[in-house]
Amino acid sequence: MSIIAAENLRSTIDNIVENTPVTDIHTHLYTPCFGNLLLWGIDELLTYHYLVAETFRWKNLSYDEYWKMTKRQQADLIWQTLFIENSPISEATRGVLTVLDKLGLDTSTRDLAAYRAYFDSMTSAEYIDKVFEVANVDRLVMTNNPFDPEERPIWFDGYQADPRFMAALRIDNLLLDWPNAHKSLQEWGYEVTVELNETTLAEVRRFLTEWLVRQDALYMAASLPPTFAMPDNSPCGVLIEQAVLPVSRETNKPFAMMIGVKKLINPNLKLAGDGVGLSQIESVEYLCAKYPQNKFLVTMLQRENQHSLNVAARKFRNLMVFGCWWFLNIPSLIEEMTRMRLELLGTAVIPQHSDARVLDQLIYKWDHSRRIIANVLNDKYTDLMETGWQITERELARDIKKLFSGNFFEFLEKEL
Ligand code: HDL
Ligand code: ZN
Repeated sequence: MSIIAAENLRSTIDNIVENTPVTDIHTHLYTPCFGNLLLWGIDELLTYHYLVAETFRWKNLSYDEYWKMTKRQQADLIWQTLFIENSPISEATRGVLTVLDKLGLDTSTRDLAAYRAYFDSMTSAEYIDKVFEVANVDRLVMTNNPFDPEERPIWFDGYQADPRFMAALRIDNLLLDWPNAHKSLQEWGYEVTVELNETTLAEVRRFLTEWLVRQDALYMAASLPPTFAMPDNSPCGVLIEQAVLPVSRETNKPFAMMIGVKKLINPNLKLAGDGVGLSQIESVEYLCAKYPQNKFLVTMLQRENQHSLNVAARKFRNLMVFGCWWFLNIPSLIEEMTRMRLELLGTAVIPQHSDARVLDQLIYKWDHSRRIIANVLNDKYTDLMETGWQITERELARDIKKLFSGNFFEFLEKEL
């Protein structure tokens, strides 16, 4: 492939970014065999918990009044409040309109009934194909929690693999609610006690290993509070060091830590009620340094944690930084974080994940992020070319493929 001329750089970047498929490494999406756990369509888009929180900023109705409404009534209220009575310029409201627009629907009509009719005309299987194509996502990773009473039985009866949907073993309950989690393990036939003695720890390792196999999971994951501190003699700390990390090493599967969420600072908002706090990078540094044979995927929720996380990634090749998570997934911070990461780590990062809870969101979350990543890449490669360095289309395509999928799979396969 040819050397890129400066005047063609932007168009070449846009073309490659647009046409390079993404592997979305963290979502809350499910294959259809999980039934109603797979959310899609306009009413699910409108009642996404980000929009619920934004609606309550305008409305004085009681939380109970809202939660008693039907899904359609909730969607009508959110549409009226955030799209009609106020302009939908927030990232989450804009995203709904990006989805409609990319699907070929006319947002200028503001015809919610017509949008509903469009979604009603499709089956979930048809729509999955459509969304993967429009979003140019070719694979995604689910969040699969063995402690979820709705999801768990399907893994024993009814699970149907789909190569586009890969699994991740989610273990928040185990790490953060051991008093209850150990009772579940007992019910499931694991010889555990609340005391974390060697028998119990061996049985927890068996539980993790069996679920990694059952799900064919790519990694283990947990969201952790800002107070997460290692080393720690709490059940969380002991379970991580003496159960999760040994299994992670034996299976060569990373442990993904998503750090900084303050659960339910407003419980009335349910899923929308979580907040963010400043976390300790020292906990990440401790684990990466003490366990060089373990691989850690890490994303942190507070903006102020980003620089130290990137510096830590410069020190530890077993640490892979990923995504602009949750409250960071807004254009101003995606831009800031991507720029900082490329300047500190080059292309050795996973710049984004969608965290999509509604299938349709793949369309907007990746459209919006691709635009920003392309802008930053254009600046960085312009700086590069101004030194006289020449770059070919093949090299640029190589770099962008690594950002969008290659770094993830290479990290999964890496043996340390
Ligand atoms: O814990 C997580 O995986 C978070 O992403 C939460 O699911 C959060 O509610 C979310 O949806 N963020 O986008
Ligand atoms: Zn998530």
